Amino acid sequence: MNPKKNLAFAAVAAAFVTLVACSDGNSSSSSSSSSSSSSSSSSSSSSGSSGAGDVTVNLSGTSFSPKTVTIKAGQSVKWVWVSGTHDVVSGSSCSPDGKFKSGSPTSGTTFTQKFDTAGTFDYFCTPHCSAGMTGQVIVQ
Ligand SMILES: [Cu+2]
Repeated sequence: MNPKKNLAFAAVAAAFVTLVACSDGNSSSSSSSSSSSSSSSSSSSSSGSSGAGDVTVNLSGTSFSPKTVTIKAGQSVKWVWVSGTHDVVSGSSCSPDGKFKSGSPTSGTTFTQKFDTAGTFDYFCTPHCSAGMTGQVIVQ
């Protein structure tokens, strides 16, 4: 046997052991820092399990978006106050017809109205109707 070969082998083995020990230390120290599981837990509130086929209308600025929505009888429209102070009042030409109303103008809320009969339903926002904040629900 060649003693030089044995020496070389021992050196390689020692280096290997050192490498393993090193990487072990690195991996164990970094594995404990990545355990934040629930960063976004609010995903189920926006478009989760309300009624099937509900249509959402956003209120912001001086407009409803989309301005016109088409649904089937039995479905609901959900208005979402994105920003600003608004209300949702049924009627055309800025005059209420008493079919539905969200309440006093407010902000940061939602209003859902179910439509059981076919027809065209105009509505508007009282504070901004003169600025053109009107909408329409077409029920088929
Ligand atoms: Cu408004």
